[in-house]
Amino acid sequence: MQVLRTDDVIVAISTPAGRSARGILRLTGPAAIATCARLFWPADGQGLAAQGAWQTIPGRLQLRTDLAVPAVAVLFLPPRSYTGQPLVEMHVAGAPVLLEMALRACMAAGARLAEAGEFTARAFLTGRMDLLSAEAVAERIAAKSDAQLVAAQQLAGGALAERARAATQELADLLSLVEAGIDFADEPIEFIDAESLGGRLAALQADLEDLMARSLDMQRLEALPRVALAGPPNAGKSRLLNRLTGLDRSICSPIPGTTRDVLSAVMDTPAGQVLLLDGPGLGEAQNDIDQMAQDAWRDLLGRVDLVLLVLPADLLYHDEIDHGPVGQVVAGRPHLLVANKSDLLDASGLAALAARLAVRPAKPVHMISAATGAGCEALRQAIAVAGGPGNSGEGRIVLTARHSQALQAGLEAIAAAGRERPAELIALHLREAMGHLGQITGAVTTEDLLNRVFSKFCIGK
Ligand SMILES: Nc1nc2c(ncn2[C@@H]2O[C@H](COP(=O)(O)OP(=O)(O)OP(=O)(O)O)[C@@H](O)[C@H]2O)c(=O)[nH]1
Ligand SMILES: [Mg+2]
Repeated sequence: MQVLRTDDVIVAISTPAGRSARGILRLTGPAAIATCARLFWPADGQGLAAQGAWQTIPGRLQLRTDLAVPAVAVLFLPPRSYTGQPLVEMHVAGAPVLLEMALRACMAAGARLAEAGEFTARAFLTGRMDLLSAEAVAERIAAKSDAQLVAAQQLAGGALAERARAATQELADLLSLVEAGIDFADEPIEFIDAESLGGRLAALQADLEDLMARSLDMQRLEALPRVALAGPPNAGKSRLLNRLTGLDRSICSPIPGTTRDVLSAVMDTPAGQVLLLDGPGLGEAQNDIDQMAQDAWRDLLGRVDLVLLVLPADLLYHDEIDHGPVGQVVAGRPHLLVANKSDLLDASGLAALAARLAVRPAKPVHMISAATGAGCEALRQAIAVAGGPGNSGEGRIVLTARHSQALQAGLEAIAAAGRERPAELIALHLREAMGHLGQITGAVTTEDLLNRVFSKFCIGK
């Protein structure tokens, strides 16, 4: 990995592999324009270096001595370029062979093939971007769901960087006080007494612990939020799964106990996709296998993001919700109440049910019919609000695995500093903590750290 070099010119194809209307090559480095000037001929006959930046320059790209193709170049000049260095984009027809030839021509002109993430690494090394924003670029490209995209945006937003920087600053202040104490040990002045040092370390520790507690793991977002359909046998859970996903995934039948294994299907909501899970009806087990299936399902229900408690409207009594075997599963967990089979009730039946439910505290009951689809779109909206992807990240601070490791290590070092008496040892742990926290924003960098961060990128970014 050569990401720490910034003095040469690197090149990469920055459009995805395969055919497309246009393919783009990007070159960056101090001599990027001079390198391109060896193979790109502007149509106006002037040299490339004489062209204006941030505008399209039509011309021809020399692939071989005997072959030139129409192309368009765009020059970006520092500081307003992605990498903070001169950057050239060359747009050609998006044919893989042509792009390969163009890439080789650039290399023959003196450019080196860029490594994964090297463009963004340069943006970081030239001070154009901080490390967290650079990581956000990688996460944004890798995002598989809109939740991850939002999270990547938040990573770049700087909430984490701000907290990490404030903590590092406080550590630096404490360190200078402790070190002054060491330097002037013979003088009768005290720079910081043990009590206020202890207090400030404890406050710092509490602040970072709070940060950890409110943090949301980027990896966790990789999975879609899980929404489970729980309820007694025959409530219509399987038919509802089919209705909400538009698939014919789950077997439904009037025989209770139809579903045994847990099934899942992706469902769209206005806030993004969720994974809808269907499992066995909960209630008195008919036999051992039934019991095992229910136990496994209950276990899983404890770990999903949202439970839809599905009950048959025609048999619904409110104490079933609060005290039934199924009601207990959702106690204290995020859930929505769903009364299915509303089509089986006539107007007076519905009114009677509404009256029965009205004695319950505020939680609304979604009246739906998996058979006719009545109420299902409103339920989809409610799922988006209660358990949808947009919701899970709100007010949270996004961390990647690298950040939580650094935070954890920083916290341990701060705790160790709080336990020490000799000033030299306190200073040692404080410096260690600063090192860990500084890695979050990139204030402290090592080649190893940069390699880890930028190797996650794709080539061309
Ligand atoms: N009228 C009517 N019947 C429904 C509705 N939803 C489901 N049913 C019927 O109720 C019966 C049970 O439906 P399922 O979807 O298999 O019920 P389940 O909750 O998955 O049942 P288990 O897997 O046995 O726990 C089937 O005959 C369905 O066609 C509905 O909204 N209205
Ligand atoms: Mg079922």
